[in-house]
Amino acid sequence: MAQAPLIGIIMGSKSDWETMSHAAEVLEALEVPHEVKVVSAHRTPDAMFEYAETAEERGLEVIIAGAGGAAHLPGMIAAKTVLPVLGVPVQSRTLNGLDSLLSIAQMPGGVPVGTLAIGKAGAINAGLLAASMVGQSHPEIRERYRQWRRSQSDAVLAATDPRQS
Ligand code: RP5
Repeated sequence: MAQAPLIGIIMGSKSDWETMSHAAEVLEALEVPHEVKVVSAHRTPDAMFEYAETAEERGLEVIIAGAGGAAHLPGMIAAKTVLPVLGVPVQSRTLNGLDSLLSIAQMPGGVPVGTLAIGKAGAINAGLLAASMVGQSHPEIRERYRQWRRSQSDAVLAATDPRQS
């Protein structure tokens, strides 16, 4: 996107992209300028700190961070910025994402991470919530988000008989 990004989507590994791409799809549909990057809490800790420390001055307003397993990325990013951080627990292979969920949700008081559901639903909702947040100061984004929600309701109301496709 040509405009400077308002939302940063980061993830602990390339393997998280399958999940986190759903957050990016939502932001694309709502035409919200965003950036996407792999930043690992464990494998590239210095890059992670640099990302968090420079996010605000680069114009980001919300950070969406997805990670799986010992999912420290959202919490460590939140430790280094006052921007709102939304955490998406990626569904891990061994423990189905319960490890990711607890790692992200159980932050100590004082360093908040807004934790979403495990996997695709969490990534979609992180995108929508981030759009809603930046919509506070970008009315055109708020209106597109309002329209997205309306279209979703209309689609359900237009096909209430589950036997029909
Ligand atoms: C975490 O470890 C990542 O967020 C990913 O979900 C998990 C596994 O990473 P890979 O071994 O697939 O790179 O840091």
